[in-house]
Amino acid sequence: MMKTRFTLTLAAGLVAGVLAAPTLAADNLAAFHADMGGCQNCHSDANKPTDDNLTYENEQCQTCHGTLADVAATEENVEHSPHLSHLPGEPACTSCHMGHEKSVVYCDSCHSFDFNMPFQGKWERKEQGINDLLQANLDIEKALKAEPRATTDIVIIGSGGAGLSAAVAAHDKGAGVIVLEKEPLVGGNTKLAAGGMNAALTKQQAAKGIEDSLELMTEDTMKGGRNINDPALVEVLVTHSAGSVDWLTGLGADLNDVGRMGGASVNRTHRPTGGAGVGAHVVQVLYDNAIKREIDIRYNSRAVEILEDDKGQVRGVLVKGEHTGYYWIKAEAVVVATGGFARNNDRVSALDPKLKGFAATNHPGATGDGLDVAGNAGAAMKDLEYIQAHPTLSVAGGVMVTEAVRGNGAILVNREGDRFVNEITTRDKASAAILEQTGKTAFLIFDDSVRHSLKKIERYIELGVVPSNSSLKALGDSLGINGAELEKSVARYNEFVASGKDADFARPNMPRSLNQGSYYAIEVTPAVHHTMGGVQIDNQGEVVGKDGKVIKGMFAAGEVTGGVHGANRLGGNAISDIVTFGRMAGENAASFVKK
Ligand code: FAD
Ligand code: MEZ
Repeated sequence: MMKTRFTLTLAAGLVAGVLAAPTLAADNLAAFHADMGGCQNCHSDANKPTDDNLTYENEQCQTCHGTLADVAATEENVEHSPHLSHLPGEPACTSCHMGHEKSVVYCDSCHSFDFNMPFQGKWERKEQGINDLLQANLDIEKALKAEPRATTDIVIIGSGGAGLSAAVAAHDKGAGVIVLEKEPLVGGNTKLAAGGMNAALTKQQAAKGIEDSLELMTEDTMKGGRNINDPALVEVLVTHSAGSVDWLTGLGADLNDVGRMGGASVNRTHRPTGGAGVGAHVVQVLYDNAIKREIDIRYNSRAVEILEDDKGQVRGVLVKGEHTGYYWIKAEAVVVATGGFARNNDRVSALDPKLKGFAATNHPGATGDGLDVAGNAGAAMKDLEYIQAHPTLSVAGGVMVTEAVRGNGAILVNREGDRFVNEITTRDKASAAILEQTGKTAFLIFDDSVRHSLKKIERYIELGVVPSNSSLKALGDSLGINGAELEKSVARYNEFVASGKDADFARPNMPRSLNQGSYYAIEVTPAVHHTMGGVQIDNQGEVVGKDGKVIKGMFAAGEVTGGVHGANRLGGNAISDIVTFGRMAGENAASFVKK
């Protein structure tokens, strides 16, 4: 059946059989519902939201319109239905549907597709920097004089993979935790992770007969990081990598598919069977485990300041609740797991002017709050100037195309139809090579055998960013690539696959010839992807202060930290990093509060 473009009609209310489809006279949801019973329609207490998760308000949406799954079930034939999206957790209705302002489609924060929903406005981000918020703010002074709104053992800032791993691990060691998340939904950049999670000496590798070693993973990681990585942190990353895969699978994850990312000597990148995206799966597993443990996850809740006593020991966190204003939580330890800052081009370009104006692959919350929050509390910083571009952001859809597409066999060609680089070299080299090509873009070229080797490719095809043709020449010509030359380049590459040696670019893995069924092309260009530097930690996940001493009660994990990846991170090493260091920070914070 033909798919229709996404339109959320209010007839979705019919799902629950309660509402008829009314006509739209008002220009926002609150005004619209005012005609149907006033404020009490959505709020329990006049116009006052219940909490920052808008728990009661979201229940009211569902009473009439049904759950996300109910609405999604009505949209199976809709193109780009956000209700059928890859976002893990249980995204609340109010993540997109605003009450008193124009609604925004959250997907628009990363993608550039046409959506159409009632009372829709444009996606715009107006987030003030942490230091601007802190300037002479009377609301903050008042909040700090009041009693804490909550008391717990550990506050975890950020609900990405590092934060959720820390939360589950700390809880399982007996500590009470509250997770703060400034976005309206769980998962940060982790939910977008596609290619996989690196680990050496795993059961999954053994089952496939892959020979690896801790020394080889260490060597690859250090070489990729231009040997400036902190060796003590790399040792933690590598020696715990298989344990972290086991920990996740013990919590319910499937990491059975093992592929290869740039800079790796062997296949060690773990992802779900069939090659589905790793991040949404891992976040869903961690989120389900957090919910099972009744962990308090507060959305729309931005950590603004870590509060310390006069001896410099952590005493709590100041929070800005999107709907409930400033308040503080009393706690003895904090885990900063706020992720990187690739989405903050002002910060990125101040550190690396070459990247000014570049697009980013990241989610909108990746602005670097953690650097200010931890920095203002005395944390030292490390390697901030090292910022990585990912070579393959789709020009048409603004979506990052996973390195696994190349790992599974795709090649890169320029407009002249020629290959120009070892496709699975490290990202810094691949990105630099693309920027030297005509128009500063290149094309990923692959066939049906690559398509069927990786489920994630179906998502790019669904998003409409992958033109295809049974003739390579016709495909090339239709996209402004020299089609005749493209045919020759693919034929030459197939000869290299047959001989096992890439005589042009010494590509080390050529898993398959490109000669099955249809051919596909995705136009790509580099975009800011990963920020290697950040808060300095030791090999226990404790934050190191500007005086070189550990700050008591302050832990950090994940992309907000610096040192693990040196000057350039290898694909697949971040998920390994955040799970290992997240768990460790959570467990060590739990031991700290017990002392
Ligand atoms: P995040 O997952 O970004 O979580 C941080 C959270 O903190 C966010 O939700 C953010 O909103 C929140 N936050 C920030 N500031 C505050 C504040 N002040 N108060 C409260 N909350 C706050 N790596 C791999 O190894 N393999 C892959 O396949 C892979 N694919 C990727 C694909 C894409 C498109 C992207 C963008 C990255 C990918 N990476 C991959 C990198 C990897 O996903 C990230 O480095 C990693 O997920 C970061 O995890 P984190 O928990 O440190 O941060
Ligand atoms: O580690 C990454 O960032 C990664 C593997 C991304 C990707 O291309 O999938």
